Amino acid sequence: MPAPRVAAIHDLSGFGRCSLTIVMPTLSAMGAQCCPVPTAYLSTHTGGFGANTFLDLTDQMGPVMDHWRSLGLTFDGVYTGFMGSEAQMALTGALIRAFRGDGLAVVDPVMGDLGRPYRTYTPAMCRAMGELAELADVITPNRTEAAILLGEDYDGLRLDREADCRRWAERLSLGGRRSVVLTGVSLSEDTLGAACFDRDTGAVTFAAAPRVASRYHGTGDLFASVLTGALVRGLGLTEAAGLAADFVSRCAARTEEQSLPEREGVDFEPLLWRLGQAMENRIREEQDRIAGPGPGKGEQP
Ligand code: PXL
Repeated sequence: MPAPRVAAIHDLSGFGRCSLTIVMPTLSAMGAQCCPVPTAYLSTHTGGFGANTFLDLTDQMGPVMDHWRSLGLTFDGVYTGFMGSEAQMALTGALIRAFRGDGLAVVDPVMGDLGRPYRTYTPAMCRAMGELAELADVITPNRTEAAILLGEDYDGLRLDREADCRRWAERLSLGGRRSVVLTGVSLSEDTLGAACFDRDTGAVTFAAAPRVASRYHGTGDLFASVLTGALVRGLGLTEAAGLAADFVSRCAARTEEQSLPEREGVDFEPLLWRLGQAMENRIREEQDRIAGPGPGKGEQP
C-alpha cells in the first residue's frame, strides 16, 4: 500500500520548532507523504525571538491549487495550522474543498495559548478561523482556542473536571458534525492529555500522559501532527490522541532534562523513530488479527 498523502497548509519558520519544521518530519516518520503548502516564511516563530521576518506566500496558494488540480491530485488528508491573514484562511478553505475528496480534513485552529491570542491574530482572523474550522472532520483546539471558538471566557473554560471536558468537547463538535480533540485536559495533577469527541460514535474519551512542568513552544503543532499521521494511517481517534499525548510528553521530558530553552521547542527529532515503530507495531497487530491464530499460536482444539 502506498503511503497516505497529506496536504499540509502551515507556515515555515526557520528557527524555533513549529509548524512545517514539525509537521514534515513527523508525518514522514509515521509513513505518510507530506505535501507542504507553505503559507509564509518567517525567520523564527512569533513567540519570543523579537522582530521576526515575514514573507507572505498567500499569492502562491491559488497557482499551487491550479497546478495540483491540473495534475488530478487527491489527498488522504488535508491538515491546516497557523494562518497569516483572513485571505489565507479563505484560500485554505478553498483548498480543503477542492482536495479533501474522501480524505480527512484536520484543522488545528491555531490562534493562541495561555488565554491570549498570538500577537498577529486579530478578532477578524479569529472569526475567520471559526469558519475554516467548520469544514473540518477533526479539530484540535487547546483551551485558549476552544474559548475563542465557543465565545466563552478562558477562566471559565476549565479542563480539570471530566464532566466539564465532556461538555466542552461536545459543544465544539457543532452538534456532532465534527470530531474534536480538545488538548490541555488535566484530570489529575500529574497528567496532561486530551478529551476526544468522536463523531462516529458520539462518545467522549480521554487520553493522558505524564505532565512535564515546563511549557515548550510548538507542542500543539507536534500533538496535532502525530494525531494526523496516526489518523491517516488508520488508527481510531482515541488511540491516535493517546499516541500524540505520549509522544509530546516524552519529547518534553527529554527537553526538560537537558534544560533547553522553551522558545526553541521540544527536542523531538531523536525520538521520531518511536513513531515509526508505533506504526509498524500497529500494522503487525492488524495483520495478525486478520490472519487469525496461526499454527501453535491459538488454543488447541
Ligand atoms: O506553534 C504555533 C505557531 C505556528 N507558527 C508561527 C507561530 C506560532 C505560535 O506562536 O508564531 C509562525
